Amino acid sequence: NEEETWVVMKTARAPSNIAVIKYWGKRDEKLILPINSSISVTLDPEHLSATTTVAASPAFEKDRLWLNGKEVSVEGVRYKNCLREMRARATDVVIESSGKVIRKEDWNSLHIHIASENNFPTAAGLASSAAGFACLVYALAQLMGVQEKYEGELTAIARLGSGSACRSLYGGFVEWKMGQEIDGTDSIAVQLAEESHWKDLVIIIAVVSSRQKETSSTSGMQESVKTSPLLKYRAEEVVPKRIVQMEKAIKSMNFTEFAKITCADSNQFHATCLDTSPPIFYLNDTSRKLIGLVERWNRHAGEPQVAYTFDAGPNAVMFAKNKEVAAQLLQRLLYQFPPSADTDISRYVHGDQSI
Ligand code: 2P0
Repeated sequence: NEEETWVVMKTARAPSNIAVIKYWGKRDEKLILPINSSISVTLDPEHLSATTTVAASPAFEKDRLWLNGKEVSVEGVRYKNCLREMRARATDVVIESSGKVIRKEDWNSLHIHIASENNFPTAAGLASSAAGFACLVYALAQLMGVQEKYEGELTAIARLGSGSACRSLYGGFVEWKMGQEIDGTDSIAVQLAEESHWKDLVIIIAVVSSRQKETSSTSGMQESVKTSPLLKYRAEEVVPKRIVQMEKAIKSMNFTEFAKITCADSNQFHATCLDTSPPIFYLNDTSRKLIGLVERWNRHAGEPQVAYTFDAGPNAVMFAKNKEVAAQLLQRLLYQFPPSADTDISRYVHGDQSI
């Protein structure tokens, strides 16, 4: 039966993003609504991204999911929510090669197969869920012919997969606005500036450890919301001001301001982790050495040359003011942390960015 044999598929790629004003804590666990807005920089997809293929066929008996080649359950509430919201927005789609029309209502009964791969270690604090869910939602939108009814609608669906994923649907500098609505429709990401906006800025990522982190972000932030008085103060009193300052620093490409706020926000985020009961430790000795290196350098220089930020793991993301500073930074890193004799450095250095 020819009707039963067709398959339609789409592939998309989405990069990871690194927050310079951190998201930590939800006001609604189901809808993934944050207690504060956040701002991030979307990375170059060449180095840190997810690639996802989604396929639909009447021959598929159920929705299935493969992550990095291994089948995992698609029964998790986050996948189910994303798939449900995308199916609800599906439209009539014509398969170009055959002219077959998949009708809007067919999407409710068609099962989807999803295969996603990261080109970097999962769950090491390099925002793999962000790239993954952004990519899934974008690929499904292509497959199902979904058009946004309002700007940012797809980011609100990616948010249901993982909060930080909403920021990965845009390149460049992105703000996730916390929103006010109870249904989360205004908790969306907006682009503050395009990827080409700040050409001098160079991002260097120092992978301190590619091991899975001990405390997941999801449970870590739940504990912080429950137990950290500092987090409440941060969300209400500190972040709203920083969002305004950071937006200004990015738009005017003011590296001094950008660096000061980025470092301060990373440090306050890790302070709220320490203020959680029981305390959460994401940084290790190497992370702290990297902080010391940058702080000393900036103090000697008289104004910031490099900024650092750490997510829910020990890996450092550093921003160099320009290419010359980036070259010096790499030199200093290699001096302070000499690679062992059997390390092939060329594996870690890719053009402007280094992993
Ligand atoms: C961020 N992080 O803004 C912050 C900084 C980690 C530290 O977003 O529960 O994986 O899926 O919404 O998005 C990590 O949290 O958590 C995160 P869920 P998510 O990038």
